[in-house]
Amino acid sequence: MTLSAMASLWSKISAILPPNEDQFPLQFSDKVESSVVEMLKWSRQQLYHDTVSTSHMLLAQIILDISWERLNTGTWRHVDKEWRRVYSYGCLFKVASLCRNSPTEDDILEAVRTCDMGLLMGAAIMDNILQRIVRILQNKIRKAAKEEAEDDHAKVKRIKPESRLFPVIKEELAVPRLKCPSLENFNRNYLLPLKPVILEGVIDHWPAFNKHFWSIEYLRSLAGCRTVPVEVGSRYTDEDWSQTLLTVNEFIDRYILNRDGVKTVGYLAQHQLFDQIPELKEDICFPDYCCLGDGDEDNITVNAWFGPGGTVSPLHHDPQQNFLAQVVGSKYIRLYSPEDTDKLYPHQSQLLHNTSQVEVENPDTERFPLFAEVPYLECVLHPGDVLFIPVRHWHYVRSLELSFSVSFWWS
Ligand SMILES: O=C(O)CCC(=O)C(=O)O
Repeated sequence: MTLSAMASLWSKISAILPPNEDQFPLQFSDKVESSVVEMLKWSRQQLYHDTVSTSHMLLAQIILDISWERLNTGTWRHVDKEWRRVYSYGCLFKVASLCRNSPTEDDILEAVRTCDMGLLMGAAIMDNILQRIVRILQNKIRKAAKEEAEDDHAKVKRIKPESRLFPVIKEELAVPRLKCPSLENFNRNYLLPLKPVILEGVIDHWPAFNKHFWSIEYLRSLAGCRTVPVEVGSRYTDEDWSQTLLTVNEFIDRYILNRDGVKTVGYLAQHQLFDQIPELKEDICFPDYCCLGDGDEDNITVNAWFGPGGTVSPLHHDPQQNFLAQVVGSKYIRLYSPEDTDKLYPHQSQLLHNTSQVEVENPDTERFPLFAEVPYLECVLHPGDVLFIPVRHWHYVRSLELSFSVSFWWS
């Protein structure tokens, strides 16, 4: 990147900062010690007065270290939002210090990572300034990412084709399918009696199928350098299952393209992806049928599920209605009624009480003898299908190939 490009980067970032120190908000409750507030004020002062100073970075890092410790003390639920705001300010000051004086490409990548950490762990500050800055940074590096994506095009072609051995679904067990039912029909026959159904033809207009066909290359170009939480392990009930932070590029390279040496399965399954990368949200729309619920769109939780073939979500249930929309690849899904909960052997612990102990496709019949007699429905969900999973219905999901789905939890 040229020097003038770097200089324009800082001018774009400073254009969205408040014009002067007095207008830069720094209000905290007394939960935050005055010594920390002093450090924040000092950082703010440096931002507007010192152009070259190595102490910028040092101070930002101290703010980050102190708030990080608070973020990691006790349970996440009990972390005070004020400390999450302090963390976001630390990220903002670090980003400013990285981008201010002739940043290298590595500095810019580090700035993107820092924004993502703030977006994931911090709380929104200054009209979500980290989100606005990350957009500017991404536009700068998008060109490089595009070239990389073109390179990877060749790689994608080299991915070993996953065997497409789809389970055969017996007709009497198949989830019924309906093409674009009216709201009234869906409400009367499926929503009110809480019956699963696959809706066809209701998301074909999504830009994800037309304008920006979701592919590995597209994800790389849109969000390759973004840091996101990833689940590692074939199922969340396994002992070696864990969560980690990776860039989207690292996730794709490690868990999708070069899987030869990688035994574990990685799953990018998360609630925040669409908030973190709003451009991705522009490629999808809320299914119209959500209007039959009580809440408005702000109350709908949109989740992303992106992973290679073989990723399994163990049999579990959720406290809301769900539309699981399949965008890329196919998934095998089994559904059990909440009436049969006792025969599905939920875990005893509070944390996993919504999850069955049974491995659905390989059940231990001695430990779980009643499981075999429980009736179920099943299906293979293909791109364009939307599965209605009624509230508290048990569902088991295995991706049959590289897959990207979006679920909408609504009430
Ligand atoms: O697709 C998956 O692996 C799981 C989906 C799921 O459990 C959900 O949407 O609630």
